[in-house]
Amino acid sequence: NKHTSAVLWFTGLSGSGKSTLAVEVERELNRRNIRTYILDGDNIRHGLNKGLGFSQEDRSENIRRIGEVSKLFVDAGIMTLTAFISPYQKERNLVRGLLEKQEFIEIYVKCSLEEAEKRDPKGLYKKARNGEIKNFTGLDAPYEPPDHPDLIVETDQLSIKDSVKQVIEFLERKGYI
Ligand code: GGZ
Repeated sequence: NKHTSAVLWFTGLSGSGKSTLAVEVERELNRRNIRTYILDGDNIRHGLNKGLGFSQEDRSENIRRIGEVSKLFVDAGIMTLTAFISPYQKERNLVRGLLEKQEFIEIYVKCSLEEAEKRDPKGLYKKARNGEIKNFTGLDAPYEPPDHPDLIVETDQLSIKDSVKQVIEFLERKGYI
């Protein structure tokens, strides 16, 4: 099962479905015997990036380091999936620049703020509305939608199954898998 390794860079609001999509796409890739690794808040913000918060500077440094780590995984031949808000186009471009052209796939996990806030799986929007959390993306911190994403997945319009299908079909169409 030959593949061209790359990073599937999922970007979108909190609650947009980045992690869910990464996990389900990973499952489908593994089914095809493709080795994968998911980088997300659980294994990065609690470890390598412990100590970074949510100011503009800290988010930029968070994404820069994740970009460098992604590069190592891709160099190791692994399909790498990242699930971070990554709100700034500038930092996403910086990561793109670290990798070979075909190695960075920017996937906009598009979901309206209304829908993301309605889902509120961790109750964070509620806390942000109460003022318990400051600088919350979409409320009092910015989210810059990708200028030229490689793929847009509208999770507020599609089922999870169809969202996964869009990503897999993209990878097939472009010859990654
Ligand atoms: C946004 C926050 C914040 C603030 C904590 N703003 O839905 P989650 O919980 O699991 O995902 C969010 C995660 C965002 O971390 P990232 O590393 O993806 O952000 S960035 O790319 O901007 O560096 C949310 C939680 O952390 N969280 N405080 N203020 N999300």
